[in-house]
Amino acid sequence: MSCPRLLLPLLTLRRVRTAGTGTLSGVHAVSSRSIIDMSYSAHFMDFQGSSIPSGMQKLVVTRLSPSFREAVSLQAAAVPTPGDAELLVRNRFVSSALQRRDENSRLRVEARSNYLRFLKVQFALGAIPKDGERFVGINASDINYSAGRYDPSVRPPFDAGFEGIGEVVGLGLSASARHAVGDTVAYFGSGAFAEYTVVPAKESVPVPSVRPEFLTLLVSGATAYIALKRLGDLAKGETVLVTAAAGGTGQFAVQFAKQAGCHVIGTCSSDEKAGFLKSIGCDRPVNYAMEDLAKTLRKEYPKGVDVVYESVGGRVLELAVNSLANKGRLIVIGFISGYQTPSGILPFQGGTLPVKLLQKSASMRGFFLPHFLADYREALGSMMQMLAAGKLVCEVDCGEMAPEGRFVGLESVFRAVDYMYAGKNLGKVVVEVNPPSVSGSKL
Ligand code: X1H
Repeated sequence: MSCPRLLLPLLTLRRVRTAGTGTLSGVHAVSSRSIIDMSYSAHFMDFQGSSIPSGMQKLVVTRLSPSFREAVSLQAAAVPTPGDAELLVRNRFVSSALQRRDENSRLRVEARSNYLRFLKVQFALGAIPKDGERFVGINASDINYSAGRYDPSVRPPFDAGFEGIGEVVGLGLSASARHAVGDTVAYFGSGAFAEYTVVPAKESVPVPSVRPEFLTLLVSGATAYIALKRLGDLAKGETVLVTAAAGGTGQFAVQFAKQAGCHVIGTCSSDEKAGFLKSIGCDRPVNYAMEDLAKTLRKEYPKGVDVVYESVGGRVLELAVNSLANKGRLIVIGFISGYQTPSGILPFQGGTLPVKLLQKSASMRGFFLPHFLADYREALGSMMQMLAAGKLVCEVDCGEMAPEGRFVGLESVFRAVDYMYAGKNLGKVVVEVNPPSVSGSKL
């Protein structure tokens, strides 16, 4: 992206202790890093004005459990030092500039859609949102990770969190060929629930600025884009059913299916979410708390639906299979209804599945993002363009409407996970990270 920027006066450089990631019990106060590594040619660290502290906080999986609160704890740790081809990223996300405190749901819908327009305009104008707030993204699969389902061979303790966006504050020598201190990058990989994360330079994605909207694209947007493109075989005029449509990834599936010229049905759990779905182009929002989805599908879509983007599992999955049209495609991108159970999955009455698929020449296809990395750059680039052109809404839920308010600080990741599992979120859940501020810091 840019050449190494040796703009840091060497006299102000304080070298970093090669600290590793081991925990330092009792590190709470922010102390400046001590000068022990004088080989400044090995790393570029932005100490000028930023005072990278020696200690930080991060979330660590300490025991395997599908209960996030049981599995994960907040710990003090040393700020890691990037290796030769790595970046030290300060997880830093700008927040929604609009505070939404009204209780009335109609007003909330209005506020949200005004907010969406505001974001579109703001992005189109290239405005930089207010600085100083930091966020990490929450995924339903954070608890699959903390239950040890991702990689059963990995033993705790290990770092939690999948995705982040932030500013490069330090980097290794070979990483400096393409990056510099001050660059903004997004990434997905483990260890994002931390104030600072080391990220391999080649796995980072440069972003124009640090905004929570970019964060929504990394996993949630990319999943919808690539799954529908690669597995959906969408044709104009087809009917697409999106479950959990107002959630982190559902919102994107709705918009991409609509852009492909399809008729989109979206399930959600409140009238406010139904209003949001309408605002992003969903033709038939179904608030399943108020109407029977099975009846609605039978009555209004007697020929069935051509494509299902399914993330709920259990009874919803069964209903979706039964609602497929001839040659229908059902894409399994998750099954959140089971994640909190010991096995991670609800029983599925699949005995007649082969018959159902055969009778309709239908298919069920699973999607797991890491298997589609070859499509990732194109997907991200394309979504960025749509966002810049005001053609993509990336709704972010920072917990303004949560009982205890906005998700601020890594400790509120626990609340944010509960909030998402209670089905309360509208859009992607993000948590504001609040690194201890250092006086005189510009970061
Ligand atoms: C190597 O392939 C995988 C795929 C999925 C390894 C682990 C998983 C996993 O833990 C996931 C997962 C990952 C991403 C996502 O978007 C959804 C899901 S669901 C899931 C899982 C849940 C319960 C289980 O018992 C097993 C896997």
